Amino acid sequence: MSTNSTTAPTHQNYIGGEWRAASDGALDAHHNPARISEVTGHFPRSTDDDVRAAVDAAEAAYPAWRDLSVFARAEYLKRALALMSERIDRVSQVITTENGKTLAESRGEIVSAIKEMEHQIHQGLRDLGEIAPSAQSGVLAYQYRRPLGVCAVISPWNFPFNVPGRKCTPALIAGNTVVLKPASLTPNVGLEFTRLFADTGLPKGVLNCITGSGSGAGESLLNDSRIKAISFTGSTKVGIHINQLAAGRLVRTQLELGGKNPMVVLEDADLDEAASACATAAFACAGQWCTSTSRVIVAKKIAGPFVEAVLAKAQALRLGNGFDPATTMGPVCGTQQMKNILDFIEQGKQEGARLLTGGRRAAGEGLDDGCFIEPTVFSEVNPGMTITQEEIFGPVLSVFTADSFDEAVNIANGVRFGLASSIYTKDLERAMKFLEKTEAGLTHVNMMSAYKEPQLSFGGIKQSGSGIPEAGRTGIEFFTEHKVAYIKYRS
Ligand code: TAP
Repeated sequence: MSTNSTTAPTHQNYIGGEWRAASDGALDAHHNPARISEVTGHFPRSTDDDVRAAVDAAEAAYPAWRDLSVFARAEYLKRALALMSERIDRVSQVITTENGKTLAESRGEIVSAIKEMEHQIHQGLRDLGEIAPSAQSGVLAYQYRRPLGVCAVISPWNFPFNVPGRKCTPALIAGNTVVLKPASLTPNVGLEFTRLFADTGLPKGVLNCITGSGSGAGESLLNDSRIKAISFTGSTKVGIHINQLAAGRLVRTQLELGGKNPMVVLEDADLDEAASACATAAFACAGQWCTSTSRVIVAKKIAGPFVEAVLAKAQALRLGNGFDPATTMGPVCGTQQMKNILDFIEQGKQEGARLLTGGRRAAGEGLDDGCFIEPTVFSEVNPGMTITQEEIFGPVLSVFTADSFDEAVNIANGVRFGLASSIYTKDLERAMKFLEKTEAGLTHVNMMSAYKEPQLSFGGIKQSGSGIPEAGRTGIEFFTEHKVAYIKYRS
């Protein structure tokens, strides 16, 4: 998979059913986060012309795709799912090469994408309208959903396969055509995702994929007046910018944004279970899940043994290349991401938080050339600190203690984000109270913050999300508009 700059493969965009270089031939090199001196590939730095060509292709393909029966559209998508299962080894290697997560995590990402996509296909086959009784006799009244046209999907690098899967599938099954722009840190995953559809014989132009920077190709795509919907997953900062840009044209947006997810552990919790869930949700994928637990708020009485158990699990993690089966935590995704996380850690120390473990770039055999950060735990963190308020998006956990349930809930809610939250307790009444009070789109009781199932919607509140959430029944809702019909068939 990996090689040096001169021998690394050159990749192409997928536009209108053809693999094409950027119109001016410009390329960007991608580096392996586990060995940054190694170039994994060269990718088109798409120009405005390339973006226009992708939207042209999607626009031209739209009428025929829309007019196919939903069953015919589903057949293409089911074939793409079958190819995903066949190619799971190869595609998980591409994810690990570009993102750094372990091969097991990459496989898990594909397996979960397949489940989510299956669900969206079934949803598309059964959930497109309803007949309502009319107030008048001889009138048939009904409403149904119809597609929008050309949709843009802008995806992040942390779940570079799963996110396109759960966005493109509802868009396509509903009859839209799509231009996908993957993150610059994971361009080949976006192209491999697209290839799975291309290899089903999907009609030309139905799904297009262009690589390049967000501020260049991404922004150019969103500024094309033919784009009817923007599904964006990424940081809150970019999400707000995209919302402003879309508002000027009344283009609908689905924004899945950052998180600062709390876990509350009450004194009656099963300590082992809570500590395991906390360590997994904080450090899996090197803390780069949008639903990672980054703040744990523990009842003072049990804070000592709970923190000890979490520290033991953090220190037992084995850092290394995601291709090594012994590795339990891979690198973070790229040098800029590593710098951002180390800067936050430094700021935490300067603002007075106490470092309990980690806090440095990891060194040693197999690590020196990679973006490895030690699993990090801070205590004595207070609500005003930068590490409390900002999404670090790395393997960094902050521990708070609380004297009461109400204090724990206040700390949990004291940030601008509201993606996921969890509570560990055996007290049903307090669990239910937490569900009422916690400000998060997804809440878990005695389960970690990253758990989700495809049949339910997925999205945050506050500054973690806006627009109709993805997945579940709302996945297709975002990519369709309502049409209401009244037909008088008898006078
Ligand atoms: P961002 O930097 O926001 O980038 C996300 C995507 O937007 C990338 O494809 C990026 O391209 C593109 N982009 C950047 N600026 C753009 C612009 N001006 N116009 C159009 N596109 C633009 O986020 P990221 O670092 O890739 O992802 C991490 C973030 O995603 C975290 O905040 C995480 O919490 C969030 N996330 C949220 C969820 C949910 S469901 N809430 C799920 C996964 C991730 P480039 O890569 O070329 O910059």
